[in-house]
Amino acid sequence: MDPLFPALDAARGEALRFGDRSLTYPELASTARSLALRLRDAGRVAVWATPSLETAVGVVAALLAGVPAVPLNPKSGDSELTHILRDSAPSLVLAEPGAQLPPALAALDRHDVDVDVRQDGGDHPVGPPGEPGPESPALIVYTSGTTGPPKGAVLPRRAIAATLDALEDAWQWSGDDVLVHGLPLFHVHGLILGTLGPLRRGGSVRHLGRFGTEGVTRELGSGATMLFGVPTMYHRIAEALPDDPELAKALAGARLLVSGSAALPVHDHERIAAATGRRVIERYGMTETLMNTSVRADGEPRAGAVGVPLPGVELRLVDEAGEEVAADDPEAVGEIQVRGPNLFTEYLNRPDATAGAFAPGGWFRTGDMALRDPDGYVRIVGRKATDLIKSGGFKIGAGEIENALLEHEGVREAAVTGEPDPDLGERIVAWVVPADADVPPSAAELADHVAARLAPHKRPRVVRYLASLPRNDMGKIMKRSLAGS
Ligand code: MCA
Ligand code: AMP
Repeated sequence: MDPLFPALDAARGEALRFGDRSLTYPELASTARSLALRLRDAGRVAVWATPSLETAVGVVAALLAGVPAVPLNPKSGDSELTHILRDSAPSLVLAEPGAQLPPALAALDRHDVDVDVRQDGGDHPVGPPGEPGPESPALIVYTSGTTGPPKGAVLPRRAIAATLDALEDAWQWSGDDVLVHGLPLFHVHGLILGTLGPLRRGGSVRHLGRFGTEGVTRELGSGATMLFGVPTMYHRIAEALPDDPELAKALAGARLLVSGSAALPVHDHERIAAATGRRVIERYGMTETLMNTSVRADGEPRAGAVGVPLPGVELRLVDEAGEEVAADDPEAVGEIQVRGPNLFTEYLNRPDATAGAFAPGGWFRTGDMALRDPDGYVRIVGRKATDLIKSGGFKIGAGEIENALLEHEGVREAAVTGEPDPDLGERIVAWVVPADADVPPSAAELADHVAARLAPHKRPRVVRYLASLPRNDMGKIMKRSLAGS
């Protein structure tokens, strides 16, 4: 297949910047190729995905070597890490020198990524010969389902190339663009769009390390042209704008402000537009499908809408009976199903789940419910599964949190729901029947318990104690009636 990073040899300017550390294209080519040569026979590699140059170089090196990379959330707790390592069976873990790795990784060979191995004069070492075919796996990204532990979505090189090239078209994304963001590097948004995206175009990315409005002001005020963020980040921007004229000026000067991973509330959209004269555009994607739709750079931004299907993506809305709803009926709600070169190949080791994810004809069932404006703009109005929660842009399964809570000795029964939150979109609520009603475990204790097993972003933000959970005649917990408890 054509190289994933055709600009690697041609571009000369800055490729990556994390804080005060950066790499030019010749430096990136040199360090990533040296590492790629050593990874050639590695099988699968895990990447301890801190927001760092080392993570970016490690992933690029794995892609150049043609070995699938498994990005790991460096805040993952024990059970989540153990599950991912058992499922994906990497041969080694790439990490930044000095990073403390948890005991769950002790059995793996550790390989420190050295970004200082450079050659002078832009004379790149020769990397491994050729790149593998378009269907070969590039990344395995773990994503939560309604029940059980996260599944590994196998993303082939073809999907990454297709989605980034579709966005090049939709956003007029070029090598002149300088992207700023503070997204984590173990998910599609921050890693594929936010890191591999600029590198495929020959442009650059400046990562904030940690999201903050000061960093956004600084970077957009000094040459950055695009901002990517989840709605929580735009909400925090909207909150800061009334007292921060420099932030408003910086946003006003950007070429493109893009939001994704969850719905951007209309209120935040309007507040940002009023303060900056600029409208945020939304795009809609999923770990399994990469990007499906977007408002185009040359299109009309519209609050509450995620734009039109990207080039190459077929999209339809399907009703309960499995019938496609009429494209010209603006009232007709249906499940979004998509088809195209942007799709994943399979869930690793889960043929059952893979088969269940597709409707006849190769259509991927997203589980998102939407309707369409008369001109084709897609509006997401909900989600089929109540057991999936989007909090801060992270997808979190109620089942995995319930299982973790049930491992706490002070918990007899547990149910988890999401409820609206102005900052996070949804916050995780745990409904708990304590083992001993006189000494229930505290909310902080349960939050720490979940954070240590799964990940901090999966911790319940609210705990509500009940004497029993509402159940139907079949014994199934009636989550909808919990909300009114
Ligand atoms: C708090 N902390 C704890 C605990 N309580 N740690 C351990 N145990 C506890 N009990 C720590 C947290 O780890 C964190 O540390 C800090 O306290 C604050 O936590 P929190 O309030 O949860 O985080 P936040 O600062 O409010 O985070 C908001 C955020 C974050 C920055 C917007 O939610 C975020 O990065 N979201 C991005 C999600 C994303 O990229 N999704 C894309 C999925 P510390 O501060 O040190 O971190 S891909 C996708 O959806 C598709 C493809 C798409 O369309 O994009
Ligand atoms: P993930 O599994 O973390 O990749 O999350 C994918 C899900 O995020 C999608 O199925 C949608 O529910 C949601 N999502 C992503 N982008 C948007 C958006 N712009 N508006 C609304 N929901 C979104």
